[in-house]
Amino acid sequence: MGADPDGAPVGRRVVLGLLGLGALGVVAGSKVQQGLSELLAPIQLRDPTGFTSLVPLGNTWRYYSVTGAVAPRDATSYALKVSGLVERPTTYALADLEALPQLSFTDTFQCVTGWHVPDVPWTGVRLSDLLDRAAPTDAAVGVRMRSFDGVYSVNMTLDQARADDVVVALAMYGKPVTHDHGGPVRIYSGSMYGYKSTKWLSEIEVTATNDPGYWEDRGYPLDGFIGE
Ligand SMILES: Nc1nc2c(c(=O)[nH]1)N[C@H]1C(S)=C(S)[C@@H](COP(=O)(O)O)O[C@H]1N2
Ligand SMILES: [Mo]
Repeated sequence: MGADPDGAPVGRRVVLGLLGLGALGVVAGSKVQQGLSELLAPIQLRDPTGFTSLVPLGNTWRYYSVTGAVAPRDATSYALKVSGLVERPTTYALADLEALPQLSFTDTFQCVTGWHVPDVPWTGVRLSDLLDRAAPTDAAVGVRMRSFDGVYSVNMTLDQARADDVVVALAMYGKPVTHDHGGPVRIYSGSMYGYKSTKWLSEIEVTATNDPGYWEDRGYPLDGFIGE
């Protein structure tokens, strides 16, 4: 632990400096905090100690990755597989997803650990559209959403995955989803806590059972509905 893939771990001096900046953010208000939060993104992704979570950020984004740094994918290297118990397994390129009907809505992003970000605009393809196109078989019960970080996954029941507010998100704030937010493609589920929204989405597998994923194996509820 401690060493990042590029070499140096986040040092004590950096962390102490950031704590000072965080205090400044509290005084200066949310504009500065948003800027700080973006500045911290690459450090948070490489900070396995969690020290940067001590910085008081207010209602701004944290940037989570259970695997540390993730190798980026772009329009040429990205692919999304829809697999498992379906009549029509399909692999989508980014352009294929962009060509499908898009749903846009604004919603509060809520992490189960307590932080939230109000009024986040999302645009994406409804997961139910992709499932309809794939045609789940009668044996289908669950949907597993995997990440190209190679580790993260999350399950929903087929019914939960078909809800109106579950999207395969291509844009946030009117721009392509950034790498730090799990781009080029991530899940967003409006009714559920953030851990149900797989970043760096690479596969949607329709399954016969609704199995626990990464955080559910570590104690988070299998039904991730906000407020339950
Ligand atoms: N691949 C992957 N997806 C993930 C996570 C992660 O660590 N890895 N963290 C989850 C959790 S707990 C939250 S709150 C959100 C955070 O999204 P953000 O990093 O865009 O703020 O991503 C979710 N999806
Ligand atoms: Mo979270």
